[in-house]
Amino acid sequence: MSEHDHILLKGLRVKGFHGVFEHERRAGQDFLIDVALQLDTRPAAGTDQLEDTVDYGALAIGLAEIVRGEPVNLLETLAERLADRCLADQRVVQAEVTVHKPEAPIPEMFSDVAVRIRRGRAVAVDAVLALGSNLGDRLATLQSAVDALRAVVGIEVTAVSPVVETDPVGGPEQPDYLNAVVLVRTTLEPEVLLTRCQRIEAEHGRVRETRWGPRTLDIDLIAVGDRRHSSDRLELPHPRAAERAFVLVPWSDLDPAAWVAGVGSVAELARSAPDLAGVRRRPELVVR
Ligand code: A4P
Ligand code: MG
Repeated sequence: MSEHDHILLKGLRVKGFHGVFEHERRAGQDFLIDVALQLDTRPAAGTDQLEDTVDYGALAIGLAEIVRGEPVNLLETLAERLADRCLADQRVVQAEVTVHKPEAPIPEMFSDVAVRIRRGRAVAVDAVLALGSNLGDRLATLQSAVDALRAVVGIEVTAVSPVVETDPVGGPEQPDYLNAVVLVRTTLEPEVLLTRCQRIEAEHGRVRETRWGPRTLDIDLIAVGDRRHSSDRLELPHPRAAERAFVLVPWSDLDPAAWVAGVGSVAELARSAPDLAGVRRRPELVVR
């Protein structure tokens, strides 16, 4: 694993003009910068070529230009700019930046003051969500849910399946469902994604009374990249998805080549799902 590989640059000393006081902006003072870049060093070790790693000489010059450059009020702002510069190299997975200001205008004896931040590259993965509704204006609810997903920071809706109408599976006597599958790209951690989806359910009047009971809106996480996850809140991949035609049919209509990781082809699983006979395509019902 590369999570233990770092390139460290310590004590880069550069005069800058940052600070909230007029005299700091005029006279300037030394700032000391430490950075720790997390990246995989094996490609460079394999070729022994500088171009296969982050050139710390060039990095130091780039960071120094920022410290010498446009003055800002806060160490926080300066640290953020330096971290952005570190992450501009796509190979850097995470950057820890410490900005020291040992001559800061503090009216007491002190040896150093510093701000340290750690910034990572957000990794986006594809996720599959299954939506269901069997109370109220079902189609309007599905559309509104997709719009709400689009509005979440960290979620990009990439495709929405055709809508199917389905006999209820399990639970008490209840109305038929409309189901659809939504593909998203997300930088959210799976548990955070679940929390966002549950908030959208709640905003659409979801109340949890009986398991598998009727609901205005259900949003299930079917898969998040190839993540395996098991906690009291979240099981990934969804443990029942591979046997439910109300998920598999719209999913394979949208993406005929889709796979349930470690299980099989979505289209094939759909054909053998026990509830297949209860799934009716409704092409006139469209969620955008
Ligand atoms: N949870 C664990 N893993 C997940 C996951 N991957 N995605 C937890 C979403 N939630 C997950 O879910 C119960 C708990 O599961 C949550 O608190 C969550 O933390 P819920 O939505 O509160 O209740 P539920 O939906 O009734 O239970 P469950 O077990 O998720 O049921 P399913 O499997 O979603 O089935 N028939 C048709 N035709 N169409 C449907 O859409 N849906 C269901 C619900 C039953 N029958 C249906 C349909
Ligand atoms: Mg659910």
